[in-house]
Amino acid sequence: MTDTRIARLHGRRVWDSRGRPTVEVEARLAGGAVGRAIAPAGASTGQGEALDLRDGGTRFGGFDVHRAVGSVNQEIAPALIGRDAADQAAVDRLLVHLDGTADRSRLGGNAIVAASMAVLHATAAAADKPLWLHLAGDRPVRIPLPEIQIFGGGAHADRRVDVQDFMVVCPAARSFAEALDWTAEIYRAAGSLMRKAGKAQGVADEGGFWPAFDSNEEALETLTLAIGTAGFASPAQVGISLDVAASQFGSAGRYTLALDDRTLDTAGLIDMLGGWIEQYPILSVEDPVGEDDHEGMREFTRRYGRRCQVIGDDYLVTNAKRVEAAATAGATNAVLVKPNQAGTVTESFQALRAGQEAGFGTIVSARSGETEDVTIAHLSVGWDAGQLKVGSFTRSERMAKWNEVLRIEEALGGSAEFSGWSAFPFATP
Ligand code: 2PG
Ligand code: MG
Repeated sequence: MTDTRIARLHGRRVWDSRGRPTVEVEARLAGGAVGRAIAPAGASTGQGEALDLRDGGTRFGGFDVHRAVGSVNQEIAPALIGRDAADQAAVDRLLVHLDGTADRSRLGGNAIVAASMAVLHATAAAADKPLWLHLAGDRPVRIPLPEIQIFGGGAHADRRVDVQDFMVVCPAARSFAEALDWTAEIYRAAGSLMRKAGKAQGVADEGGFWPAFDSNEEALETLTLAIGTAGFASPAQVGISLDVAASQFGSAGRYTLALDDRTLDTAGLIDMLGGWIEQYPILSVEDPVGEDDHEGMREFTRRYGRRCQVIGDDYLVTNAKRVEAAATAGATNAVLVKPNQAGTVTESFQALRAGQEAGFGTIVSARSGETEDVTIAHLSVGWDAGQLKVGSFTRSERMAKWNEVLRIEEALGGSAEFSGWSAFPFATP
């Protein structure tokens, strides 16, 4: 390994997939290694997540990031120069300490996560290893099961439907490459069904088809039909994964499904989702009730957690303590891991590790605002997460991640183990 002391850290303003400014950081080490990373951005965010620093005002809807880029160049860089990049935990502790707020609002979660990930990339480069291998070391890893969106919704599609993500998982595929092949056929089949129904109207934020449906359930019917039309048995080969993102349409006790013209209490929402689980090949449900609805999360997991993965995203906000509490309470059985939600690489790993120790499913996830940055593809393999959620099967900020995992799978050759059904300790065929 070449000299891993940080010699230069540079922040710059680049653009994300929604056409909004975001923060890129480039780290150069004394030995010459370079690492680069870009902060993603969510639209349906949990209350407990690290906050991005945005300029406010009217320019670019207030989303500009000159202040966050300034955080990198004026505060983070001087503090990190001379530190050992190979000690990621110490770098991340320093970032958290330097910011000094619980929600990262002073320097900005966007500035901090880009700096943390850039340093990680630089260290892997200094070791002359791909990032996933640098992270895995001698530990065995699996290639993750991809969760791939077919229809977008919720905050990613102007709330055209209430449920946010209608995704497929292909746990019976023999490899990641085959899971992508199957998904491509299902995506095509879904597109044909939409065209035939006169409902092809473009795509949502993450590249899934625009949800021109008359009810939330029609999306489920169409997706189930698309899986069958593409020639797959469900759920034996292909299942459905939903991100309900319920905090976007209600909170503890009161949920309003605008498209269905229905207002439900927590029990009513759980019954409705339960009815869907009975009727459609659903293997995974994310944020089934609001992030403040602890009792609802427990009740949902008690009723369906044996046959279906129950993911906490807004509910757990990539926070190890919340994961431990959820495990004790039986409130979820899986955790979504988003680095910019936690703030740093180390905190993201701690949340994932807390999940693994609790026997949870663990899913590394992109945000709805993304770029060509492929860090999460490497984290999902190197940390042996078992699952990866990136959005749909179109648009290059999504395909860049899927394609990166294909490269990793190829590099592993015969020793590559695809996680398949092992990703779901709770939901087996
Ligand atoms: C989610 C993500 C990705 P966002 O809710 O899981 O779909 O959305 O990045 O907008 O929070
Ligand atoms: Mg979510």
